[in-house]
Amino acid sequence: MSKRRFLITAALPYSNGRLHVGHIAGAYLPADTYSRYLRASGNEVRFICGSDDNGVAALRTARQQGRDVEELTAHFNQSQQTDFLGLGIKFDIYGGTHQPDFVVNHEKFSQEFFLKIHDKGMFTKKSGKQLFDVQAEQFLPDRFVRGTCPHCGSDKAFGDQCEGCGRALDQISLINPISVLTESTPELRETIHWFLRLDQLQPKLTAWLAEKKDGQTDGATWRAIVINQSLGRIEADGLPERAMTRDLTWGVPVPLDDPDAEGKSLYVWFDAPIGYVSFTAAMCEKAGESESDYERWWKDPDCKIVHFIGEDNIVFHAITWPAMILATHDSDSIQGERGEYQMPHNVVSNSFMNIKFPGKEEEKISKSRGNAVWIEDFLKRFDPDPLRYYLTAVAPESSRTAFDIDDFVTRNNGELVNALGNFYNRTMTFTHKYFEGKVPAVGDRDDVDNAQIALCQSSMESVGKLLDACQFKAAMSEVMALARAGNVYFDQTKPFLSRKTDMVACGRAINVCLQTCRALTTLIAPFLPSTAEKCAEMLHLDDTYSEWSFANCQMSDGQALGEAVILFKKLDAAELFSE
Ligand code: B3M
Ligand code: ZN
Repeated sequence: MSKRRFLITAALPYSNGRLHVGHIAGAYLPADTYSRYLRASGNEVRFICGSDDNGVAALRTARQQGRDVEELTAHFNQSQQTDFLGLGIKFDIYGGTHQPDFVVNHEKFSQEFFLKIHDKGMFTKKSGKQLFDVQAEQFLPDRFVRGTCPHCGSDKAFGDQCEGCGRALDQISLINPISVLTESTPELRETIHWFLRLDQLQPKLTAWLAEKKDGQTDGATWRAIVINQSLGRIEADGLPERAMTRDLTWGVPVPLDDPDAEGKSLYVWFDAPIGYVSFTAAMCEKAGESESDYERWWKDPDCKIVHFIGEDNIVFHAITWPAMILATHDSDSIQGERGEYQMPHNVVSNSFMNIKFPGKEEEKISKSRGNAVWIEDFLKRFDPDPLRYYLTAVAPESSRTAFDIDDFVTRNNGELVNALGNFYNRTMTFTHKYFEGKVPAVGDRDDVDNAQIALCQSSMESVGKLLDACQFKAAMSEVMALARAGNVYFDQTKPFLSRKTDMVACGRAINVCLQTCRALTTLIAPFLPSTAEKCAEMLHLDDTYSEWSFANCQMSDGQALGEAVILFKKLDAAELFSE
């Protein structure tokens, strides 16, 4: 595939709590693996993320914890950065929609975006009824209202979305609404908001989504879960206009010189996706470029924009955000002409990840129940790559899966330690013990040798194709298959026997094993970056080792190797949870 430019985003985590394995599996790890692979394949890539500070989520937590919302969001912005770094998830910038270094820029971009849409007449200013908490003397933002879903009857419905059926809701449609501020029953009052004319954008949006349905569009394979949920939602409920302002002061002020806009902010799901753009501009500025250089990432058809999200964000990334982009277009082009915001090249969504503790039933991960494996706690005791491996191997790419502690331990021990780690270790140990730590002569390879070398080449191609298609689970499995084939080759060619009788044959076999380790080091790099670094050091590879096209560079006869290191430790479930 020719070299291209990609802007990769991962959903901005709300800055109101710690990160757990479900968050990482949902969006951040696949996005990092994909970004690393694209860079390794010679593409120009920027990987953007940051905290989602505005709106109700942080306000609500700050209220519950008696904390100042600025302090709370700054704390969790920092804690998220520490966790991501510890996992080797490396962004080109980590911003924050209300963080001191980003808030001014973010408000500017968000207000410009709003005014562009407003000046094109794509908002309706209208009075509507909203729930008002008389005791708290304030209008209730969506997440401050809970009730029964009018569609599915679930009592896990909030003002903006039902967590039962996933539908986007209008808070006044809730049955028996309750204010989470005071637990009282709110009353309906008039208030004025600006509604995005989603109804007018529906034909273009539906056409844009429909063309994604049949497989590849411009090289992107859209997952069924995204198309079915977004198109399905439009077909079921239509696309009614939706309020994009709120009676909240914690957010981006509505940029209109209109008394009705007094004390109102942009809806958090209006400004949050614009965070992807404002953080890109901040990144350009930090890199010494001009701020307007963000346009070569956001307003240039040659740059492919890929959003990584969890399932509950599909509606906002495949419907609302693209509709906002469409609403800014002056041209008739759905994708956007050069100089206009581009529509997403792909929206890659994972489903949810449950959790299963030893001896217990599988259950949903919930912050309130505290039944998660928190990243901060995990990294205090363990290396990141066994977690990266397992979360990729059981990723909820097309349906819900579970982080099963017992399975995590079994697969770490059986696959990382016994297959991948063992193959490197036996090859390296043998080379140091019988060949002075140098690559033995390649010799005259036979069919078995050539088949193993050919498998390295075909694995690089098949893993690359799967990664291009965002099939991370299948790609990881192919890499492990090559490691297992390496062990089979070692057992089949028996260098531990030939070393007594025929050192040329022994050297030939170890040479093939070392070439297999060389290929594996490139192939594991997007998935297990810190392990790949250790392998590169063992094999004395220079820093081009991660470049995909170099995966099958043969190590030359006599090349001196570094010390053998143990790549993975055996784990036991009890250790994972001992205090
Ligand atoms: N803050 C993540 C969530 O729903 C939400 C993503 C915003 S991405 C623009 O938890
Ligand atoms: Zn529902």
